[in-house]
Amino acid sequence: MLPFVWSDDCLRHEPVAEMWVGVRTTATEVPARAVAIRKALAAAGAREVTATAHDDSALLAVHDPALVEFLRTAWDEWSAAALPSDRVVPYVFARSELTSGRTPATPAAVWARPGLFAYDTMTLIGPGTWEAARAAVDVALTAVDLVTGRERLAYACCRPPGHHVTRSLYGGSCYLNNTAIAAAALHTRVGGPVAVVDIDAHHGNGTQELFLGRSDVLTASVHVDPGTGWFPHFLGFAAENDDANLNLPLAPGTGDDEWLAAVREAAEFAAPAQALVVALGVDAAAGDPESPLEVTAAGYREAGRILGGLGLPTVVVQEGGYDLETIGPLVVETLTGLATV
Ligand code: SP5
Ligand code: ZN
Repeated sequence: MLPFVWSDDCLRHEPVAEMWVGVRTTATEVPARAVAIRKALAAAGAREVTATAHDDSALLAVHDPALVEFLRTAWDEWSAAALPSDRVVPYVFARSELTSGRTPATPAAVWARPGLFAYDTMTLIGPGTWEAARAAVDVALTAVDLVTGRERLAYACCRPPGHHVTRSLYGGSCYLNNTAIAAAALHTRVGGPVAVVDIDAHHGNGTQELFLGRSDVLTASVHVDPGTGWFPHFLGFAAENDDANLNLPLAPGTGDDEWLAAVREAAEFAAPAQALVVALGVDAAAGDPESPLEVTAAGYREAGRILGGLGLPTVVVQEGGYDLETIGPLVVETLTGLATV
């Protein structure tokens, strides 16, 4: 029976809204996503494992302590300042060119501080955001514990997602990079090369940047071509490929055949590794409100089979997927494929 790792605390983040092109739009990365996945997994007979607390060592192996401290304190500081917004929103950005690469000052104004760590205006912080993001790290690390123990496969029901976060910058509805933290922890435990295969509809830019130049952590990402106008816009191109990083950008409208060919290529790239992290976004599915890819449920099941066929110890970390009707079944399809082999 497939183990899936869960924490109630992952429900505590309620972004409510995203600031997009200057307007407040309704958030799609909502707690109901995780609830829907849990319901579908329970119905499919998976075994729920409650996440256990892990200290900050694996987290700090990946992220800048200053980002972690900011996220830990941002809501308390913001609410104490009695600002007119009910969520932490950046207003001015400490771009490195602004200070010619020198370290920017830590602003005295609470409302200027998010600009040290945020790279977009969509990823808001409120009460419970830190608790949920930190719980998602425990969920991912508990899945790593399972896979370095008796299990060949474990699923981490992480929320909020993480693959857009770099060492010190958060964005893309993500706060801490659960996938990268799992990969780094897995690498330490297995003592050999590990691979991340990211099949979320969006490029795993944070994970790519975190492992840049590291030949012992292979990163592959199958996603909608950012050059056609999709997030993360600035990254995710084939030109970024090297011996340890593979981007496979796909045209909007891409369906199962071409998407699965890319997943196969990513799997071949990951094959030399001794353990695998699958960054599972099901937002590439047709009907998802956040992406123009047209993958079917059968496509996700086949992607699971392809990745499971590598025969590696595998941690599956939840990333995106925003259609509340289909998110649960799509996760179950993928895990069923992964468990088939
Ligand atoms: C983890 C993940 O899938 N992150 C994807 C974030 C991409 N969000 C881009 C949103 C672009 C603007 N959306 C407008 C609709 C706002 N509700
Ligand atoms: Zn996504």
